[in-house]
Amino acid sequence: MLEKVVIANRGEIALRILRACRELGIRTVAVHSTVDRELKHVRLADETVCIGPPPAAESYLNMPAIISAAEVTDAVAIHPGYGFLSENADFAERVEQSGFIFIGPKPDTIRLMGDKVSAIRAMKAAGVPCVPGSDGPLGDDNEDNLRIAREIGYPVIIKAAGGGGGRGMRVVHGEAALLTTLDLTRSEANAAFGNPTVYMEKYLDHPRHVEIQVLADTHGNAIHLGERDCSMQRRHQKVIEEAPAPGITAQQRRRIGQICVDACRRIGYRGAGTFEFLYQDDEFYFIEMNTRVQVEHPVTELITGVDIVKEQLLIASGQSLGYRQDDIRIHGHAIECRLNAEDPDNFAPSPGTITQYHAPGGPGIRVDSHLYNGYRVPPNYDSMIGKLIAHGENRATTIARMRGALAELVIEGIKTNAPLHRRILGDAGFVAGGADIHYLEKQLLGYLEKQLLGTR
Ligand code: MV4
Repeated sequence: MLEKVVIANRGEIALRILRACRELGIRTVAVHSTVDRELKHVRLADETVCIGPPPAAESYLNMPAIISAAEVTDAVAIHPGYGFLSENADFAERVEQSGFIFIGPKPDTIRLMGDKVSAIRAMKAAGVPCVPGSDGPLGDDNEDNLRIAREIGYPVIIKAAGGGGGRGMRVVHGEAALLTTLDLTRSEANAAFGNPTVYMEKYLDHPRHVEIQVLADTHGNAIHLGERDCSMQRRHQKVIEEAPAPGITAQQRRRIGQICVDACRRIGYRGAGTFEFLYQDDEFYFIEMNTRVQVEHPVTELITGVDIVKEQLLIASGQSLGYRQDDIRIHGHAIECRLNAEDPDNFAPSPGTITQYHAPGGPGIRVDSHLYNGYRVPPNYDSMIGKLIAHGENRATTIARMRGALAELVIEGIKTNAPLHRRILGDAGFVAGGADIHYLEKQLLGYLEKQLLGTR
């Protein structure tokens, strides 16, 4: 087993990783910025190293500082969590070159999936269904590009190879706008990602976001843990996630899950990963792969009983997966509400001191949060302050438990999006299940802009 792990993250996921390490008898090193000395996991860690000032660029994104922390503490591995350096192939490479274990896939796999064109090409070759599209980068020939769009059929979407997660994409509704939009997306992509490469796909106008969780060890074993539905989102930020996805049958799950598992074996995938699909009119279309543990991993943990972070640590230590596919069963339903320190009316960040905190509890309630009375939410990072996760025998019970948890929850001193969650959990469209990716913005938030994608 790994003897000592550096937790290269902050907040709730750092605490989550610390708890998994503690359970496995792994010693922990918390690296933190100067504003994060009072974080809960920093207080609980075996050792702590301050790695820089509050701006993430000088602390949680500071590769030499993090690797030095591993060196001075004699750690053997680095867990990057999500965000920050978690999907940075150069970081993973530098960690390994310095003699440490990067808890995640091989650097080359991260690089392959970081470029969306190469990710789609690899997945298509591995038999994963993709969105009809340009099958590679678009060239400079206008006639070629007009022909490709005509063959796909309008509307089409132009996406940046260096983008992902909703950045660097534009919808084109007809031939008249294609070439100018292509140019615009290209120059924006070059400015934002230093890469002008763009590709084209058929634009799906009412998909759901359904993703498959996988685990793969270094001995050729891979399994899937079913799917999550992450369609409840605003401006590409997930608000509520659930598992299983409403309406997906056991047969659909088995089929798409097996396709993902086969693809993992084919590309030599290692660790935890997520295949992101758009799901529309009963079909799955691969769009991206995430090579990290995700914020929403707890809903999968609750319905499968598999501790995903523990499995990441075991895989990194060279152990074989503790489960075969036949061991995995789906038990009931789980829903996660992301709690953000933000004004529920205008979504503006709301940092400050927590003057009162009462976490909900009871059957089927899990709270993944680093909050405590007196904790000060700094203004320097993402506004997520925790996650409320409910589990029950079915979706109706789970919704009832989540409503109870939201009613019990007390967070004072800052504004939070808890009122928004209370509204959603009472909304008929959400309760019915299966809402698409536009539902929250259109139905609940009165999204008025004519364009659903593009300039932000
Ligand atoms: C799409 C799409 C429709 N058609 N691709 C946005 C995030 C990035 N991961 C891919 N995204 C989309 N790609 C095709 N061919 C619609 C979106 C999209 C979206 C996807 C998932 C979750 C939320 C979304 C919100 C707006 C647009």
